[in-house]
Amino acid sequence: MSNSQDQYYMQRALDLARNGFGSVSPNPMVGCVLVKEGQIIGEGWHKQYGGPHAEVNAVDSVEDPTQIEGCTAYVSLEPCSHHGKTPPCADLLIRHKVGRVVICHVDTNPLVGGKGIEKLVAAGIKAEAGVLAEEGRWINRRFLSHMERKRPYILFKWAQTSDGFIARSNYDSRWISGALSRKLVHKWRTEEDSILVGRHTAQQDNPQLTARNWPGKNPLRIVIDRHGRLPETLHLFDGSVPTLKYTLGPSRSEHNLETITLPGEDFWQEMLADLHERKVQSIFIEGGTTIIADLLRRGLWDEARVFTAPTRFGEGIAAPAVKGLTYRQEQVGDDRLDYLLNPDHYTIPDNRIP
Ligand code: AOF
Ligand code: ZN
Repeated sequence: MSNSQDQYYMQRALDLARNGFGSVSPNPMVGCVLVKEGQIIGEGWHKQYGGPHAEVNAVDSVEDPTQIEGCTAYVSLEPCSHHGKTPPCADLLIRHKVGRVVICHVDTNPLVGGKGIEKLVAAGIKAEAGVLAEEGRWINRRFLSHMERKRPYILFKWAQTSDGFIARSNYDSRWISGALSRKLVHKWRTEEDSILVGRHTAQQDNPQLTARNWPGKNPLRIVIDRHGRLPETLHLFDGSVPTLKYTLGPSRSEHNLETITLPGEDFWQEMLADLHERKVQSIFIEGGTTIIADLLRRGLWDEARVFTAPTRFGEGIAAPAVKGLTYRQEQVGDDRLDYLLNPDHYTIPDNRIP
C-alpha cells in the first residue's frame, strides 16, 4: 500500500482521536481505523478515561468480526502491551489476526515504550511506526509532557491592550478582551486538567475559575498562597470544584479543598513535581503577571495564547514580553488572538490546529 494511503487513513485515526479531547486525560487521545481491501470496515476512539481503548472500540464496531483477519489497523498511538484498566490492545489485534499495524508514534509511557510493537512483531504481524508522527505527538503534547518531561504542559493566557498593558496601574485587568474571547477562554478551561492563579489575582479578581459558559468539565483549580494570606470567603474556596492550595504554611484537607505544604526551596519545581505525581498533565495559567514573567524567565512554559484588544490604557502594568513561535493567528470579535509556542520545545505544527 502506498505511503499516501497510509497517511490518509492515519489522518482519519487522528481526527477520531481528537474526539476524546477534554474527556480522556490523563490518558492520551487515540483513534483507530481498520481497513480491508481499500474499505474502512471499522473505527473507534478512546472516549473516556477508564473506558475501552481505541482499538477495542474499533474492533467492536465491525459487524462480522471474522472480517478483521488480514486487515490493516491504523492506530494513532502504539497499541498498549500492559494490563491496565483494560487488557493489552496488542493482544486484541493479534487475537483477531490483523495482518498489518500502522502506528503514528510510539507510546513513551514506560509501561508500553516499544513493547506493544515488539509483541505484534513477535506474533508475525507487520508493524511500523512513524506515519504522521509529528501531528500525533502534537495532539498529545500534554500527555507527552507528562511522560517525557515529567511535568505538566504549561499554557498561559492573557489579554493585553493594543498599547501593551495587561492591567491598569491599580492591577484591575477586567474588560480588556471582548465577550467572545472570554467565552473562548471558558472552552479552553474545559480542555485542560487544571487552572492556576497566583495570590494577587485570587485576591484582586476573586475569580471562580469554572467553565460555566461552555459545556464540559471544570478543571482542577490551583492557587498559590505562600503565606496563607487569602481570605476563606473567596469563590476559589467555596468547595464547589476540587481545588488545591500550595503554601509554605500548614497542610489541611477539607471538602474539595486541599492545602499542600511545600518546603519552598524551589517552589515551582516542587509544585510541578507534586502535580506530576497527581497525574495533572496540563496547567492553564490565567495570571498574574508576576507568575507569568517568572515562568517565562525560567523557560518553564509551553504555549501562550494572547488576546490583543483594540483598547488603549496609556499607562498601567506592562504585558509580559514573550519570545515565542507564532503558530496561529485569528480574529475573535474585535480582538486579535496569537497562539505562541516555546521555541525550545516545539516547532510550528503542520496543521496549526490548537
Ligand atoms: C492504546 N489505545 O486507546 C489508549 C492507550 O489505564 P489504561 O488501561 O486505560 O491504560 C492507560 C495507558 O494506555 C495510557 O497511559 C497509555 O500509555 C495507553 N493508552 N493505548 O493502545 C488507547 N488510550
Ligand atoms: Zn490499549
